[in-house]
Amino acid sequence: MQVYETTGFPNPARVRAALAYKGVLEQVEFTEVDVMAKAHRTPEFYRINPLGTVPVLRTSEGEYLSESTAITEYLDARFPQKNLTGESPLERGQIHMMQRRAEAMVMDAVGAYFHHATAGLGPELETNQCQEWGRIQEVTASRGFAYFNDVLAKHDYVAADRFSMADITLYFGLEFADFAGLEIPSTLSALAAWRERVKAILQSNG
Ligand SMILES: N[C@@H](CCC(=O)N[C@@H](CS)C(=O)NCC(=O)O)C(=O)O
Repeated sequence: MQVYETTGFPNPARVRAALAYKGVLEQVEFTEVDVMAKAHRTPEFYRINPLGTVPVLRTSEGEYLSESTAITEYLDARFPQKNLTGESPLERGQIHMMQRRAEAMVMDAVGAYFHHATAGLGPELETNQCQEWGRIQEVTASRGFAYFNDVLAKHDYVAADRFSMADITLYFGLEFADFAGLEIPSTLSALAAWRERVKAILQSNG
């Protein structure tokens, strides 16, 4: 099994965290994709992921999977220990619902802010910027921080009252927000406490 990733980028970090949590990191060969050198915008890379994004997983049978959620689903089915995507029908629904909220309201919103309203990855890569869209998504992200603070004031984890893929998505979305310079208000204390809990889980499985 091979994973194409770019060190330090938030979506590849989601897949690494899932692999580490399941204790199968050593079964994977990691291939670094130099995004800053546009290695993800070559005909070869577009053949394995037409969207030109990392992460991408290549199965031992030679099939390519992209999208962190799809990759996590595959890993959960392949390595059932320490389930991340839900076991009962209800859990599966809840985890997918909340992970999509974490993507739309935090990870993707922060990404749009970073790529459109800041210098992002620099002029060589950010060739289609729309400042207004970035600013709109900055507001979405701020609302997302507050929404998840409310959720985590009532629950220990983002979905189904246990650690899951939804926690991983939100955690790296918030790391991305820090990197992008988006302020997460210190008044959001439930969010901050949950972040420490998830950090400890990820560190103990790293
Ligand atoms: N929805 C995708 C998002 C993947 C994504 O946007 N990856 C970023 C790195 S974190 C990327 O490849 N960016 C390349 C670029 O911005 O040109 C997923 O869940 O994996």
